[in-house]
Amino acid sequence: MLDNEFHIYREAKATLVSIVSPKFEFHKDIKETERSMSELHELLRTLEIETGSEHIQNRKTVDPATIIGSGKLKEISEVAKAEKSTLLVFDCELTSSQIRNIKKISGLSVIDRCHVILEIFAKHARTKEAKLQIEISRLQYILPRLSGFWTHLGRQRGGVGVMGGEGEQQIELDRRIIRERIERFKTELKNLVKSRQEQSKKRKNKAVTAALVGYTNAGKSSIMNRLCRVNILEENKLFATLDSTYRMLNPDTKPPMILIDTVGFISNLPAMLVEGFKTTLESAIEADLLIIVCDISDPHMDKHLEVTHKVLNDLGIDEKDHIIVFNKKDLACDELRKKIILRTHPRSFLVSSFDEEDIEGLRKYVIEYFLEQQEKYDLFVPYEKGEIHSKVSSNTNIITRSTHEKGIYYKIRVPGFIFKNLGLNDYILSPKSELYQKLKDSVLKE
Ligand SMILES: Nc1nc2c(ncn2[C@@H]2O[C@H](COP(=O)(O)OP(=O)(O)OP(=O)(O)O)[C@@H](O)[C@H]2O)c(=O)[nH]1
Ligand SMILES: [Mg+2]
Repeated sequence: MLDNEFHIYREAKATLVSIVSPKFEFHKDIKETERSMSELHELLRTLEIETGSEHIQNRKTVDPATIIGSGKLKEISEVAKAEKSTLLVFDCELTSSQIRNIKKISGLSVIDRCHVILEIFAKHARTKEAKLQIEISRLQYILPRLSGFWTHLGRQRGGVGVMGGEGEQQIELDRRIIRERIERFKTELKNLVKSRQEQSKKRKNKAVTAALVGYTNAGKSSIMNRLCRVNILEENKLFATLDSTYRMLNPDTKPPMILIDTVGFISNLPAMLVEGFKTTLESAIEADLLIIVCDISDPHMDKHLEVTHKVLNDLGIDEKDHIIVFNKKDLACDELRKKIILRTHPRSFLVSSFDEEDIEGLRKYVIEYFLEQQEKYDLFVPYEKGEIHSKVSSNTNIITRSTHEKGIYYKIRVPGFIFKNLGLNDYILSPKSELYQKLKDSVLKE
């Protein structure tokens, strides 16, 4: 039913519309409106939709029927038609009646920012979980706007320009089908999430994790690829990554270190998508360390960081241990600005994901960070305990190893919870023992 009508035609050309009004969230001043507008431009570019002119109206209040005044709307429609646009894209959320009213006055197809983002998400979703999440969000978006879409559908379905009884009936039927679909997808999603959570629980006791989070297009996947020497889709597109991807950062350390790449954030993200993506971002919630990635070359870097912190706050993880990686240093040329930014953000790094040395430095830092979190233990294992020796060497990080008359002394680093599971308590070297005293001035000092 709605699938075809909902998707934006690729060959469409779009004219962009926005507003500055003190009464309107995210559009309170011209700077914010322009920033958001250039982002909308990028979103449409990601969808490969050609854009025409941009129009911003300054208003004290928002017109409840058409957002901007109807006079201005007519004016914009003329420009749009003259430049051969078939689509008006509003950089804000539109209600069903607003879509209907704007369509009627302009004679053009009308969509909002939310619709554009949903379309990108739908296009980029790869895993079954991401696909289901998008589909649910998309249907939830369509549901209250059905009548808005219907005038357009009506025409397609046989020229019913004005909605009559047939239209109402059709809408009611569509509503029912959509509600049923949402319920079915939600159940499917619940099962998928459950099995992923079980997997991540298993991983929890076997690995430590760092999650790359941050604004869309900041370079998270690029950093992940270079750090883990793998190949995850990295593109100059918004929301290239939609599902969490796990990769081994360092298989040599015990436990192994895993890096997680996550979906990017964006300002003014539709509420239903924030909700939908909470489950995808669960991997960030569970991570031991957050690596916030930020594009230092973007003039709106501060806004990107603000949005990132807000999303982390919404997820309840803004207090989690984190570092900030300022990426794309090759594109930012103001040296003084770079220095100031690094100084104002503690535990921050300046990198280019294309620079091998930078990536190596970051890699070492993250590995050392995890090792530093681990407990240190002094062990003495008699030679005859072969199984214990192999437990130590395959499950812990050995800092020092020295052989003695009756066995081997190990200084190891390992997370407390793993040490407990290994059953090595009996081999802890007591500070009162003769060997401990002998080693005190040499190896133990480290
Ligand atoms: N010049 C430059 N470009 C970079 C750098 N790092 C990444 N890029 C480019 O930035 C674009 C986005 O990179 P991604 O790694 O896909 O960004 P992302 O944060 O994963 O984006 P989403 O998945 O959309 O959230 C790609 O075209 C990369 O090639 C860098 O250090 N310098
Ligand atoms: Mg990505």
